Amino acid sequence: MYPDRKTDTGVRAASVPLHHLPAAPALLRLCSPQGDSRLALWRDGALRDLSAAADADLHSLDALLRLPVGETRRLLESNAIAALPELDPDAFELLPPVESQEVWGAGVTYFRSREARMEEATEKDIYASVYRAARPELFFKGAGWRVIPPGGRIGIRPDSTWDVPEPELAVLSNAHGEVIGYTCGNDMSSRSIEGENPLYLAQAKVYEASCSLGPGIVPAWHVHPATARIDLTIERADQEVYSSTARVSDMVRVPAELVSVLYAAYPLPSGAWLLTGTGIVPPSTYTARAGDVITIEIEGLGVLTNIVRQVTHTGAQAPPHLTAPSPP
Ligand code: DO4
Ligand code: MG
Repeated sequence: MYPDRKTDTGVRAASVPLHHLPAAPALLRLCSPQGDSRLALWRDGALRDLSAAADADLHSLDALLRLPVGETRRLLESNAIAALPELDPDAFELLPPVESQEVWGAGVTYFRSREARMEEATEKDIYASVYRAARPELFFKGAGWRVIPPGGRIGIRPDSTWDVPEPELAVLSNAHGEVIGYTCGNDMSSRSIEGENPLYLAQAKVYEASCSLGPGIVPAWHVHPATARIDLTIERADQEVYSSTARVSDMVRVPAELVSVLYAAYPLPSGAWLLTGTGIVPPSTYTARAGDVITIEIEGLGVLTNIVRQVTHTGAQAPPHLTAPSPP
């Protein structure tokens, strides 16, 4: 159903990195050595194979997200789960916690993001006004199948000169627009492309390998990340080159309200992930380079690590042609 991710992820962990998983229960997507994917529940130190459940709604994220949240919770809390086969973490790799869900982003939801955009942008006022406007900034980040797994290689564009990871609380909602759970997200972005012209936002945000999610989905009934701490660490050649901390409570908007605006005029029958914006932007002296190790930890949600790589670019350009009508 999904393209083979092995070709573009190279360095992902050969086993499930248990030390990166949250203490709370979490839904994980796993890949077997034979290449088949399955859903598992991480609970009480064990991985339970949901693909062996009698109820087929537990076999995929797509099926679970079609149900109302109360039904999803009832299935995941059922006693039958403890009797499901236990999976060996060394025999599986972690996949990103997404199937056919779209990934969306919210922007300028923290003061630090507003400040950083105003620093880089030619059109500064739009960031100041969207920060305080009733309508939030929401943008399409990518299709679910493009998301890079934990341990996978996150991209920077060769036609960008200034790139940063954006560590963000990611919220998963179901077909009914109800919040189902949370994970850590990386909204990798080009500051130089967005800074040149805000209409280039899609190219600054949406390109190969620009998004990673994981390690797993912590159900909304197990965690309340309203004040959770978000930590970003960047290492280069085994040295820490940057680290910083923010709190979800620094956000000027409420994650569930951002989700409700996303669904307001846009049904999402498979649900969606929403990156809720960054409260951490490294200083202007930092730009991501191939080989940098990006680690994002959100309190209660586990740890997401990725290694930066440069993606390819065909060199294509589309300059304006002088024969087209020009303004008077
Ligand atoms: O306005 C551009 C995007 C901002 C963003 O991605 C963020 O604030 O996290
Ligand atoms: Mg962002």
